[in-house]
Amino acid sequence: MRNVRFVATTALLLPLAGCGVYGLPNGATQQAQTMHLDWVVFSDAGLVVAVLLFALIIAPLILWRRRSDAYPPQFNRNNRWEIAYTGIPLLMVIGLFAFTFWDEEIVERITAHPANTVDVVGFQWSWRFHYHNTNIDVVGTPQSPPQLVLPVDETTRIDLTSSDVNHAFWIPAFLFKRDAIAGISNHFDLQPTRLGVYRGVCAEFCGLDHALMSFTVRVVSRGDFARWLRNGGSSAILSAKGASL
Ligand SMILES: [Cu+2]
Repeated sequence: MRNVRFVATTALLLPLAGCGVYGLPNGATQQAQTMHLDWVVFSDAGLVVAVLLFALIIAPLILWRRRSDAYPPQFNRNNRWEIAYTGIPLLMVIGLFAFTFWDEEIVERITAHPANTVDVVGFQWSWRFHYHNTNIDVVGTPQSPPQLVLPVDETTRIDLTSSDVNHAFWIPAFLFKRDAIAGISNHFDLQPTRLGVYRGVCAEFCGLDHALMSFTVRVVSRGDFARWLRNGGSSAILSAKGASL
C-alpha cells in the first residue's frame, strides 16, 4: 500500500515541479508553457510505466529463481491480472488523450481582441509578413530571410496561408508548428514571454530550395515594437536584447 501511495504521489508531483524537467525546453510563449506541461506529463507516464515494467521483470527473476527441480504451480489464466494489465493501460491512454485534448484547447484558444494581427504567407521559397492596419510588408527571399517582429507579453494573431504549395510555419523555441495551405487560412495566437531572436523554418518539404526557407522571429519590448511600427518596420531602430536561439 505504501508503495502504491509513493508511485501515485510521485506521478502527481513530477508535473507540478515541471520547469525544464527532463531537459525539455520551456518555450518562449505563454502557449508553449502548456505544451511543455503536456511533454512533462507524457514523460512522467513513460517513466512510471518503465519503472513498473522493469520491477515486474526483475522481481520474479530474484523471488522465483530456480531453487529445485520441481516446477512451480502451473496455470493458464488469471482473471485479476488480465483485467489489471488490460484496464490500467486503457485508463492511461484515455487519461493522456483527455489531457492532450484539454491542452490543445488552451494552446489553440484564440482571443477576441488580439493586440496585433499579422498575415503570414508562405511561398516558394520564403515568407511574407503583413501587419494589419499598417503599410508594413516584409517579404523575404532564400538569400535574405525575413524577420517577424513581435511585442513581448502581447497577443499577436497570425493568419497563415500559402500562395502555392503546402508549407509549414515552425518556430522551435515556441514549441509550435502549423501548416500553411493554399486556399485555407489557419489562425493562431502567439504571446511571447521572452525577449530574443528565434529561429523559424519551413517544416514541410516544398521544393528545391525548401532548406533555404528560413526566417527569424524577433521579440521586442512593447515600446520598441510601437517605435518599430511608427518607423514603418525599420529594424535599424531596434535594440538587440535577449536570447538568440
Ligand atoms: Cu516551404
